[in-house]
Amino acid sequence: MQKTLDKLPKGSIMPINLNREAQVEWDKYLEASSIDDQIFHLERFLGVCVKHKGVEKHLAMAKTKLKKLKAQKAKLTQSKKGSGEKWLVPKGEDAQIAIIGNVNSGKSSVLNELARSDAAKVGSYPFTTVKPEVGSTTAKGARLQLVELPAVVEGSVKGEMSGKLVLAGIRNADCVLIAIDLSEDPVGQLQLILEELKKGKIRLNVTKPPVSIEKVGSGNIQVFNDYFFEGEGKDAVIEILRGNGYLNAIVRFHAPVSLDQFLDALDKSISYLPAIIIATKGDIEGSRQNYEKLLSFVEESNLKFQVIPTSVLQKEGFEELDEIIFNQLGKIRVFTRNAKGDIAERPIILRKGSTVENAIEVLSKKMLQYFRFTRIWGRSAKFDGEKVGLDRELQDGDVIQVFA
Ligand SMILES: Nc1nc2c(ncn2[C@@H]2O[C@H](COP(=O)(O)OP(=O)(O)OP(=O)(O)O)[C@@H](O)[C@H]2O)c(=O)[nH]1
Ligand SMILES: [Mg+2]
Repeated sequence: MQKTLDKLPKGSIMPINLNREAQVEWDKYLEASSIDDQIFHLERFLGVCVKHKGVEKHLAMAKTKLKKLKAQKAKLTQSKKGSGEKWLVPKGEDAQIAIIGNVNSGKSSVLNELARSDAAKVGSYPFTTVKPEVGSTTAKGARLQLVELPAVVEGSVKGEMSGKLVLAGIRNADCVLIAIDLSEDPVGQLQLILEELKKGKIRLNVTKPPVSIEKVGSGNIQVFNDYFFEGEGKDAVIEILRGNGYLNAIVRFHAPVSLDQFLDALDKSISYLPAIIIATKGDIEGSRQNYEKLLSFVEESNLKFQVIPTSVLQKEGFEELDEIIFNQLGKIRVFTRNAKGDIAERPIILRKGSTVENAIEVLSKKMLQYFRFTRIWGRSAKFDGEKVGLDRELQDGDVIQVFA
């Protein structure tokens, strides 16, 4: 009890008329034992609390507490890190999301809006952010770590404005948000970013080429399947592989590919990442035309980016963004249910296509040995509480109860 009271800011008044969601988050904050969990629930509390006169004081206190906790956390992280600067933010959540863009494109503003915070410095001058800024948010239970990286500029790939570190930061992420400023030429901005990233061996929203190349001990180069890149045959494949130092290899084409894709398949250091474009400053005059220009360019160039128009000033475009980002990750959330019927608040995060077996592996490998069956609720269940085996494929939002 004393511990709980210690968490209340001095002079705090217990809120009496909070909305239900806010009360739940507040209670969880009081119960939380780690700084991370306290920050997490306080942020959630501030995000869901319905504002009215009766809670104003309490909200202000919660904000102050949150600031203090964040400062405490920053100090702790700093002392753990030592004096050396760390550019690669260690992955501490279910997925890491990089926020990138040209200078002044609104990256910090997007980070703050998503993290429901004002921790990242926003400035009308260029290069306000010179080191990664970190925040976090949740998408129906999945925790997303947000990392704003300093601007991508012409020459990033050559190291301009810490460009090499920026590119390494992008490669470290699971998903990329590209902030495109709608008050400026949107196509030029996107082209510059894609160009630098391409040279930096990062491909966005491009699936890995469907070619497997396996080096073997002997047998020359063997090419299977009838799919070769446009207009070329087996000989060209063998020639390119020889030119790249392959003597003996087995090559399998799982679908037709272009020459560029084939060359990408040879390079194991290329990163393939999902990405979304966040079109920023949608409140500024002329932004509508620029938004349409951007959409046409994306469509005509067959770039497969979802474009989300936003305005920080008008608080538009952010309501569903957490969920849109999660969907782009190619992952699913699976919740466990205990013997009492309580459903865990934090889901297990699995790759799309995972089965009950994959979920149990994450929970406890030992459980697999003693597995009897699982009951399942949600989209993969034919009916609520269906009894299934290890090979049932799971879908986002499923609930499982494992009997072992
Ligand atoms: N009108 C309007 N201005 C915005 C919006 N979002 C950001 N800005 C302004 O754009 C400028 C740059 O915003 P930041 O969020 O600092 O941009 P950034 O990309 O992080 O900038 P650097 O870190 O310097 O590269 C600031 O003056 C913001 O106030 C928006 O939605 N509408
Ligand atoms: Mg910034």
